[in-house]
Amino acid sequence: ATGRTLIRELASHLDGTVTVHGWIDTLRLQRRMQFVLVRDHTGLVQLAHRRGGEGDPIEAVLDTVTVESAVRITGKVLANPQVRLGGLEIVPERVEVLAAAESGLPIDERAGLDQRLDWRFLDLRRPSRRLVFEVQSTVERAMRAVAAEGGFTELHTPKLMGAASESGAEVFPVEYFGRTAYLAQSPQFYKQMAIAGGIDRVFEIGPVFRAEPSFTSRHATEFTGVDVEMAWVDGVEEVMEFEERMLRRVLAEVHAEHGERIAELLGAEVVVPKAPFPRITLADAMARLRAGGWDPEGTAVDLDPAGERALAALAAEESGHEFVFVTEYPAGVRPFYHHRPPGRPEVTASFDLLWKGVEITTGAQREHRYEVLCAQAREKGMELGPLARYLDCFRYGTPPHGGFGLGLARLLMLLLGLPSIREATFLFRGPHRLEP
Ligand code: AMO
Repeated sequence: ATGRTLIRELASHLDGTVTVHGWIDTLRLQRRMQFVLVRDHTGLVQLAHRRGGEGDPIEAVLDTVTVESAVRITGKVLANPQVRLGGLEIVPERVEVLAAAESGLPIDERAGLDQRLDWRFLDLRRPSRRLVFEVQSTVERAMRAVAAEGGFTELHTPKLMGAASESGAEVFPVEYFGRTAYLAQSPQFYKQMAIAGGIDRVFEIGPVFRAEPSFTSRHATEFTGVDVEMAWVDGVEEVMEFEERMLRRVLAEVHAEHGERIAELLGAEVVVPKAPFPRITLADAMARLRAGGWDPEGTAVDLDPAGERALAALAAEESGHEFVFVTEYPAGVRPFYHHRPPGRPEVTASFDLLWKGVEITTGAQREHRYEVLCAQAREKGMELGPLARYLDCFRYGTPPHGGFGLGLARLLMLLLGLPSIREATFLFRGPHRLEP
């Protein structure tokens, strides 16, 4: 046979001759028989070779091949009820080592996370690690489908900027032809600019950079952001409803495509949430948590991680829901571009979405009136000069609009029950990790 047969398709080639491409997974070399497990991205199969003695080229190769070598095997597929892997095995007729692995792998099952990330490509050869990115692919596909149905246009905004896009402190400067550029902390300004440009609804899945010296399980210095912005909204509720629709679709598709393997390989259950998700104002949430014994340090104006977990527990108890929208954050803890509801300058028309007690999204209706926007920036002590290009977008008739930003790795971490976004990122970037 020429071509390539995937291991998961072997059952349909019973008694036929196939060629399998994969890696040596396990060697069990016995006195009479050589048993070798070969792995490709779809599964494992056993090779069974009876030693032929001197002059048997297959015997010689299998005696010397190392684990994780890349091989090509041609042989006959035979039923063998004693074999646990699908009740079949391959009797090899030809074994080629395409690239030998050095002996003594740098990581094994006991390796810690840092070692694993140092050798990420070897770590990814385990099916449970790769499943994360198969799921990520489904997540993005579902998001794009919902966005397309909702009339969204997908954009790619610049990641090199002349001024910081969110707060100034968390920005990476880059030497740029004799001046300083900054890596984008968010597509925030550009997605709003697109709205000003008459693109009715925009979304982007792209890199976001944060110079945060954080070492928590939920922070990276570079991550993939999912950003949404919608024109002509009546209020922030419309934005929240769109996010509900998107997440329900994402989880339904992940459940249908990967639910069983997620349970089997990662022990996590994918629950498709009902709409609407519960909603609570930040003030109500804090009052209820305080009454329940939550006691943050200092004069808290926002939820700390312990408060977020406690609120999730409360919402789960009352509504059986894993998600909760927290709304109406005080103006003091939100960016200047958040809209404030009429007559209530102390709060913003904004929300965070918590899932299983972790923030996965920040969103808001934006302030679309130039004068008000300038006043809110000034109130925050910001200089208008560096913001001029952004503020210009509001001088010529920009519709009311709102949107949100979602961290893809956080979503995956919570979806798959992973302990950290390091495991939900192909190649993690943190303060101490720029390699590989
Ligand atoms: P925010 O700063 O809350 O909002 O970011 C949006 C979402 O991005 C994720 N996130 C992170 N993920 C990994 N590592 C980090 N260091 C990190 N920081 C944030 C979180 C978060 O909810 N412009 C606004 C969004 C908007 O209003 O549209 C913004 O950037 O999941």
